[in-house]
Amino acid sequence: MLGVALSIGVLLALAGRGVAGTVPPDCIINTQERARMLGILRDSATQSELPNPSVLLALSLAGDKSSDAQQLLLKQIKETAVEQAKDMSSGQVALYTLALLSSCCDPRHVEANGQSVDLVSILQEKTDKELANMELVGIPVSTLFSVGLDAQALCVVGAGGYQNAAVILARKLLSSQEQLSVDNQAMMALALVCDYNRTELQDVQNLLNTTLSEVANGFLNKQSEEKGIIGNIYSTGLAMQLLLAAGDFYAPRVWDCTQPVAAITKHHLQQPMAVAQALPALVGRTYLDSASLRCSTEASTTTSPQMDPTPSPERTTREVGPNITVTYTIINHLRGEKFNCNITVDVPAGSVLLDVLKAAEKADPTNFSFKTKTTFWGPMVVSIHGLAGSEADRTYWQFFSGQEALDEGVGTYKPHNGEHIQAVFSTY
Ligand code: B12
Repeated sequence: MLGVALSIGVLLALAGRGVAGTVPPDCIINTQERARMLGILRDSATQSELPNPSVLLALSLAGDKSSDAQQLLLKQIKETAVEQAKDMSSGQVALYTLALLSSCCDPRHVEANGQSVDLVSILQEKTDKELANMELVGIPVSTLFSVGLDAQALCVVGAGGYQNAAVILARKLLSSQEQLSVDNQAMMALALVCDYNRTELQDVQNLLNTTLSEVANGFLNKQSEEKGIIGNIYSTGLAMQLLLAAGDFYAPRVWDCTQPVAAITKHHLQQPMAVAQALPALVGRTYLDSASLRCSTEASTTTSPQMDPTPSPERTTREVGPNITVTYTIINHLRGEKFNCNITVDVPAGSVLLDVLKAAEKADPTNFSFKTKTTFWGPMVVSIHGLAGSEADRTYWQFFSGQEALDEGVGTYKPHNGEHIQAVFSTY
């Protein structure tokens, strides 16, 4: 088991870019903020009903391998893998693969409760379907973000035959860079860095080189235009992973990594999923380092003091105060019978948007009934007024404040007094 991780580690180190040891100290988050973020992840590991592979991956990459929380989560991840991997999306299987690798477990042979599963062959099967769809209709079965994760995981474990994944992702990046979110670009491009280091085909290298240079320079431009933010606060950590791994592709240009580190530190991310995606880059690591971590038991304890997690004010207290008034509109001009309904509700100041939706539903259930599903990012609104989004149809309920799309979900976004929230049935 260890042998697999170690031999992959040697391969990556030989090909290596973005190794944590080479990161300037200014690019590493300060000890206090690191401890706060680890506290949120450990808390989430012990409290979540469904084990979150992104949290395990972040804990392991941040060197928190021996904490009780990490060990508990690892056990749950193995149990869930043997029971459910076949029914997961490709991106989830990829995250499980990276999480297990970073925890020094062989994803080809996961054992729990007397059962075993080969995650890599499941991932290969699912990735083949994603790539076939991309070749056929230009979009994956699930999301480009997931296909980026798939290609990273397959490359990092050394599964053969996945150079075409990199080529397909590179072409997509070159043809639609402007339309792709920073999150998508970062995850797709990270896979290309891994493949670039493994391919000997000159024309593939040229394609990957051009693409990586485009993406990385695009990120550097965004960072300088937006004072350290690349995309938004939630995509900045993922973009940093790419900039850490792809240094050769923007050289001789210099990356001032202190800017995004300062921006993320200042924001004090609270959501476990946001912390899990940001933390790896803030300790100088990328998902591509998953197979190259030291796997001895003593490796991590010295760098990760066990801290009592600092309770997040958002999760423990609710600001009390006067009521605020919020106008809420739901619009469907896309499918079936069109509708446009409006309501104004009062909710206590400090309420999240979900409370507004509940108040609207209570006041007028015929028009404003809605359903949510639980995800690692919190509740996602899947249906309003009886109209449900669909993965097959690529439709969803998109939320706006005025004309501006929200960059948080209903479980965390806090509207202000007089705000006009719109939910618009849209395509993606
Ligand atoms: C693809 C994607 C979507 C797709 C999901 C399509 C699908 N069925 O697969 C669509 C377009 C539907 C979508 C919608 C939204 N998204 Co989105 N999405 C992403 C993206 C780029 C990749 C997710 C993914 O594939 N992960 C990989 C798979 C393997 O993991 P997963 O756990 O199975 O992923 C699922 C969840 O992430 C969920 N999901 C996706 N987005 C969101 C957003 C929220 C708030 C919730 C609760 C769940 C959720 O759908 C994924 C697929 O099932 C992420 C980027 C990121 N950094 O994670 C943003 C991201 C998660 N989304 C974000 C946002 C803000 C939204 C919206 C609120 C935007 C809006 N203004 O309406 C809406 C959700 C509204 C609602 N109805 O509740 C933010 C969340 C930030 C935060 N702090 O909450 C992210 C981080 C992007 C960003 N950098 O701002 N999204």
